[in-house]
Amino acid sequence: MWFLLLACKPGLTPSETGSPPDSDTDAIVETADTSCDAVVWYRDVDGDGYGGTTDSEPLCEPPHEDWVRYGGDCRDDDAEIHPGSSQQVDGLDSDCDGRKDWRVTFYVTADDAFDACLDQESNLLGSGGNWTTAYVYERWLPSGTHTFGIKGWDTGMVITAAAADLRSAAGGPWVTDASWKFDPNPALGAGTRTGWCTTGFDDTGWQAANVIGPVFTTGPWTGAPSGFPTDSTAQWVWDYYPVNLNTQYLRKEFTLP
Ligand SMILES: [Ca+2]
Ligand SMILES: [Ca+2]
Ligand SMILES: [Ca+2]
Repeated sequence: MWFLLLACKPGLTPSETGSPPDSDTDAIVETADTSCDAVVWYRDVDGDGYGGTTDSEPLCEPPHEDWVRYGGDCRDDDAEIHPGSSQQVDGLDSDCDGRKDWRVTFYVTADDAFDACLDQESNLLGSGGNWTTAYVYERWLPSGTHTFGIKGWDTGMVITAAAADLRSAAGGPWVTDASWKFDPNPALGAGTRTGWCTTGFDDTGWQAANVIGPVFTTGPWTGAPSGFPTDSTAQWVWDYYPVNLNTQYLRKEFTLP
């Protein structure tokens, strides 16, 4: 049912609005039947159940069969992309949360052994104990700054060294070099480095990693590790020599667009 509305509040007479009706200028507004509770409907062009960002109206019923109750579709020309989508495409925001998905590959090794963490110390990418080979991990990460950490140790108290190369279509590679930081006091309790594998950790008291040399051409690891990207510019890094700290904590933050 359509009816005429004057430029006034419902139920008020023209005199109560403070101005008389002007038949020439007051708009004639078409509005929905107020006998129901109007809800917002969104036009869904690609048919994925979520409307786009341009067409929406509060109405009792959808104006057309391709209008739906949910909006937020950041790509209304692609049915694979919508809020809640589980699809992951490199460099694409598939679930419309404002963050893209990126596939990141981690190559890491250490002499003698390591645990590798991502964004939380408890979130282990994996562990390894053979410096002649690269340990390879792949993860989908959203836009933003992330933290990669290596806890390395030497079983013979001789040398603890690590090499890593992080790659993605978003940028990088982020390779072990002097921009990585290590904890100069690894013998202190874990409470002194709480959150060390998390973005935003205050590592101003940590020190720049010591570079030993290129990953493939530095002894005693010459030629290793197998499976590491052959074009890698990663360096073997450690805490420092000759002071033997055995266990070392290395961290690196990297940002995906
Ligand atoms: Ca849609
Ligand atoms: Ca869509
Ligand atoms: Ca997303």
